[in-house]
Amino acid sequence: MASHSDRRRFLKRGGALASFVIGTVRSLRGQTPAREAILKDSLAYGQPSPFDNTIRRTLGQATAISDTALTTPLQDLDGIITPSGLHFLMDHVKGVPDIDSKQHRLLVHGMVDHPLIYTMDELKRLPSVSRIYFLECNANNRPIRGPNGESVQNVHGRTSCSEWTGVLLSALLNECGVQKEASWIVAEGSDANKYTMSIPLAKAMDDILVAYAQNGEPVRPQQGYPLRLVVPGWEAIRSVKWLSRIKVVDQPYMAWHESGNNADTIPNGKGLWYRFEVGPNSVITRPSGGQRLPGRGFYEITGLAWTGGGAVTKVEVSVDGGRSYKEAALQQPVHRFAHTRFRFPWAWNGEETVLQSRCTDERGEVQPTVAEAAKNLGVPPDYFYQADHFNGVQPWKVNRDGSVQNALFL
Ligand SMILES: Nc1nc2c(c(=O)[nH]1)N[C@H]1C(S)=C(S)[C@@H](COP(=O)(O)O)O[C@H]1N2
Ligand SMILES: [Mo]
Repeated sequence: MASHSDRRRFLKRGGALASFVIGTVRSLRGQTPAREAILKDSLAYGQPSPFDNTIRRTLGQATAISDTALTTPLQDLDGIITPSGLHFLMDHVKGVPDIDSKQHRLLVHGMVDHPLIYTMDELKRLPSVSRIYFLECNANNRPIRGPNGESVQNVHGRTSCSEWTGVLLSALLNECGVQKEASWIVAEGSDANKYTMSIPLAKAMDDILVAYAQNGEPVRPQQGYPLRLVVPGWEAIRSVKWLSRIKVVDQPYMAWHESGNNADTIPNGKGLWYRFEVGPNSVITRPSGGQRLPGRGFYEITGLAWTGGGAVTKVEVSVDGGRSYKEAALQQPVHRFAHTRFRFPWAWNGEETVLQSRCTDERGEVQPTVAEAAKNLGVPPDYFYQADHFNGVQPWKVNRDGSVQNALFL
């Protein structure tokens, strides 16, 4: 039997609900028709509290003048899922195409026995899978000097994590019958400039998703509506949005968009060709650059870790600038190729210090510091100011007044 206090709590909650409904009905009355339409619409598709309207993507630094870039406000988010409206955005050149899903088609052809054209309805009749995967731009985590380098959103906000639903690409390829000489696929989007990427067939047959849903609803237009590739653990440049064509081939095509991304030249002349996997990475999202601790005492240090190597197995946090590390708690379950939330209790004594985190993945690979990354590559640390594919440790300095700043190149 419910106790007295349970019942009271129930009555209170019932009362709160009733006044919410009455308040809503009242707020719809006495409005102009236009305002009433807006209010009704915001009820039909819920909106965040107006008190939280500061949680927004901000325009990031585009890699080229023609790119559009929006970054995820990692400092404002909890758990591991990025709300769809806050997913980062990277568009090369031509912007988001307007696609009617009823008209959309996916063509699978090339070195296959039976080329096929799929409508969206046909794809949705096939066995579906849902998986939680991060997408990270190869240009994320770029140490930026000056005010733009001061927040985790600006430096690391080109990574997001969603539950993606769709069909396995292997199911489509098997239906079409891949010929035995084939070794690559070329995936094409229907943006105006036909964004195109080459992907090894082995990965395509392994775990790539052809996704039509993101966090339970259709993929957002900016993320590739109605259909996108999701290539788990690999740099997001391969996850072709607005997917309309897959050609099975026997060599990489080095298409226009991939040539720039694959042919990095580094000062010592070594080229980095066809890099795919994201290295082990992590960042403390709170406290982070631009925030201010109100005073000494207890704080939970929290952040995200991720890796193209599969599962994150360990995150260590240092509260003394890397001199010593202790293991953080990982939010369970840990999903492979997904953001992994870590949490670490900390008491600030009011002194200046540096906070940083370090990720280890299931292959035993450890996230390097900028000095270690520079040594591994044989380049000066400054190289990482403009480099892609950076996964170095991110230090945040806590000053005596509680202000937090990017300490990577202080
Ligand atoms: N068709 C198409 N696919 C694309 C791109 C694009 O410009 N066009 N940008 C790529 C890049 S560089 C990245 S980082 C990811 C970004 O995905 P998002 O915008 O959904 O975050 O999509 C990739 N897929
Ligand atoms: Mo990207």
